[in-house]
Amino acid sequence: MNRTPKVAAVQDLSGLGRCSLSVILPVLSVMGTQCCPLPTAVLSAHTAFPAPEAAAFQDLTGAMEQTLDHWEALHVTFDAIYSGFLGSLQQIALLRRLIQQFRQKETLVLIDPVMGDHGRVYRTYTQEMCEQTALLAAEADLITPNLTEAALLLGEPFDRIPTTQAGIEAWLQRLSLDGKRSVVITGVSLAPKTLGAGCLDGASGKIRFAMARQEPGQFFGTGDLFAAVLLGSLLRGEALSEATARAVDFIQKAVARTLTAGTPMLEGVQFEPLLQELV
Ligand code: PXL
Repeated sequence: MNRTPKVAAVQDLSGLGRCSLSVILPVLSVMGTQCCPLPTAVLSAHTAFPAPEAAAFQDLTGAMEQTLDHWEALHVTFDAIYSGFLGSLQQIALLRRLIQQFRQKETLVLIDPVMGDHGRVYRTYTQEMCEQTALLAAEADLITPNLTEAALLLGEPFDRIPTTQAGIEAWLQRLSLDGKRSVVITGVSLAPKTLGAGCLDGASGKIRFAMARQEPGQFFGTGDLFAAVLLGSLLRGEALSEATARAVDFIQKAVARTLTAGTPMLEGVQFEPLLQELV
């Protein structure tokens, strides 16, 4: 029998809004992967919800450090290390420690350089955090920025975000650091009414695009959902282009379903009834 792949998922747990661990855990589980959460923080809701002054934000940096000590003592190994939204500079530094200590030859390090979307940086991400996120991403085997995050990683202004295939290909090349890492850029549209992702496989240098019908709505947490489906597919042995196509297709279906249901954008997408498609 095959061993279940183990993923160390360094992510927050947000009560409302279907993002980070509340999305990643179910997706990785149905895809046959053991998700080992290393929670960064517990929030009442993701940071885009209104009334931030009333929000709970329990920082777990201390527990993260202790978890790494414990995991080290247990000599645990992981098939993948996966991080997303991080709460502080200290947490980014801990991620680097995790990678240094637990990365083995076969470990897939996926850094989703969560920093912003739609030409805006998330409220909690300072300039220094963005700089450190870029340094962290330099250690990854695979990164999954959206176009806003791709611009931040490359130090390009948001008004230089490419809109043509050749432009996206050039950014994929630059982000791959000469093939040192694979890259998937999400939120790419190359023709009217289409939306998807472009990927560059670091091993082969091949670039592929996966497109789906663009749904007339944008929802929180779709970046986390995308990266989780992508990772689950890769750990099943699928090629990067195949995994990218699966993730694009899944997000389009989940968004379409949510639009039909008419639930609020802040609450994320209704992926739950679609989980069985990932089995
Ligand atoms: O989906 C990214 C994300 C994850 N976690 C928290 C967030 C966000 C985006 O806003 O606020 C807490």
